[in-house]
Amino acid sequence: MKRPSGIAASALALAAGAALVACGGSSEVSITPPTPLPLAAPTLTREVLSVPGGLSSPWDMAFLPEGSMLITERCTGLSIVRGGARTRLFGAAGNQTVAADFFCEGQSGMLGVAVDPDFGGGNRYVYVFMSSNATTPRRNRVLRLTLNADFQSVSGRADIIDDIAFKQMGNAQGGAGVHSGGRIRFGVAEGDRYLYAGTGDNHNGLLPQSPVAPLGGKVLRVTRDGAAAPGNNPPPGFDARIFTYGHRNVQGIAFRPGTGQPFISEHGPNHSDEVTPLAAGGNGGWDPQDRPNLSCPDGYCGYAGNATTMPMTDTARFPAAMRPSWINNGASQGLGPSTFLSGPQWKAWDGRLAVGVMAGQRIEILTLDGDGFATANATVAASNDPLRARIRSLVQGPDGSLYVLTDSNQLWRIVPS
Ligand SMILES: [Ca+2]
Repeated sequence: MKRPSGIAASALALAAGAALVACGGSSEVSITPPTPLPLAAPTLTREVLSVPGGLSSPWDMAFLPEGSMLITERCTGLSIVRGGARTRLFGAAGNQTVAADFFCEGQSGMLGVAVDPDFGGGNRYVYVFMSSNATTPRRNRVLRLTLNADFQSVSGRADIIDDIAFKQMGNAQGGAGVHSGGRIRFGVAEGDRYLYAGTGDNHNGLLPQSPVAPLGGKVLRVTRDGAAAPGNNPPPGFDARIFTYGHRNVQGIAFRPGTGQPFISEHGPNHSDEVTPLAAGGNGGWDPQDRPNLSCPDGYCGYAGNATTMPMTDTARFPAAMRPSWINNGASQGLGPSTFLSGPQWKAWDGRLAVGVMAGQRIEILTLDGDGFATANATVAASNDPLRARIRSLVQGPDGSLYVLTDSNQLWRIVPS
């Protein structure tokens, strides 16, 4: 007999279920468990949310356990949106607390924001990634702040990482302040409640494979005090805070539901945006230092050559390099943020990885196999979508919806059903 499938199988399953009920659960009834129907993709409802005071170059957001949203703007600072009101907490002039050393330049400024896993337990810690001119040369830093009980102010600034690389001056490759990375996220697995920070290569050919500070082209993993987290496993001689290295410009950090494995998304140069599942101590294989047969202004080969001569993952130089799970084909479109979708409201997309594309102006939904390699992709906000925009931040909110910040200064909510 031909195996029933699709709707026919569903009808059979329903009929079998009905028979069970009608028989009052008799043990005489024997059925073969029906083959589950493949779940459909969710229907998406999109809306643009109003943020009091508007947004200017929003970069990242995070939710507090009680539902308030923290939001960063690159040149302004950290705000909280709570109960329909918005308060500017920390950063440039106009905030409750002005950080005298804060500045924005190029792609840098107030970038990532994260909430401590024990915030609700009472420590009230939040974290930001920002550029600081407190030192010469300038650096990117990760700060820990205490959100006061009034939710309207912060205190207790602690600079837990103060030696993340910052591009000091413009050159032939581009302006100052570019390729800073900037995403910060806490691990979700039991035993992995450490802070991950994505950093960038600053258009510096030596940084990604460099073992020491200033830290650039790395994923750092630290305690809430900024100490190296246990289990980072970098090669001998490497700064112990380094979780992975050999990256170009890490823009997204996400943790796979169930396993907690970290995945990153990062820009390619003129090719090969990558999504990569990380392993402690791993090398992402980006090595843009001067090499023969390429023209590399300022000692940076990042824009020279092509996917073969200047690969995002150079398995010739680094045979053990971590392999990307997905490569955005063609020219680089600027992979930005990423987050896993989680929960039955996402139907077939439950457990898939959402990756925001900036120049590409869309969200990719990646289906991953057990090893984290992409087997399929779907697209949200395609070229004919009125909400099409450069995607800057993706966070699943406490209501299970996907929140999106765009370079068009908008906050969207994408509600699945
Ligand atoms: Ca790579």
